[in-house]
Amino acid sequence: MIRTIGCLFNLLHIAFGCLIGWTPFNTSCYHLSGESTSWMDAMKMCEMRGAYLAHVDAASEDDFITSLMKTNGVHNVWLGGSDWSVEGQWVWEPEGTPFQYSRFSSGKPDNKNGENCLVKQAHHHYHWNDNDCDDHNAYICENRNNLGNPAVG
Ligand SMILES: [Ca+2]
Ligand SMILES: [Ca+2]
Ligand SMILES: [Ca+2]
Repeated sequence: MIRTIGCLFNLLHIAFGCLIGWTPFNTSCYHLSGESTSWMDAMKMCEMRGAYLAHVDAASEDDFITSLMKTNGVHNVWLGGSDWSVEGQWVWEPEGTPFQYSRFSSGKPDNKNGENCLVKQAHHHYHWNDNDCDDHNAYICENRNNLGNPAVG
């Protein structure tokens, strides 16, 4: 029985190309943290997992992350965006890729007391806000889906 379940996990792993604990969506795998930390430490934690703080490039991807937050009862999640380098110019870190898509809450970003880090918040209907980078929030890592390369991990 245990062997059967083990095989089943392997099949699931191969089928979706994501490691156990990661959720597939389109061409990526996602891991929602169980802990809260600063934006910079969140970025490091994702890098340690061979991933990056999620880059949200479409409404469908944003909706997927919303559902993951609801399922896990998480209200605030760091995303990989910042306007750290040039105030008001939002990019995905660490590459510095300009936003192709955004879903800021109305009146946001407001750069209140110099906020530079991107957070997705339940109390803004899961839309985006800029936060103090030193605030502690949960975070979501994104990685390329290893479809076709099940040997990884
Ligand atoms: Ca993405
Ligand atoms: Ca800012
Ligand atoms: Ca703000």
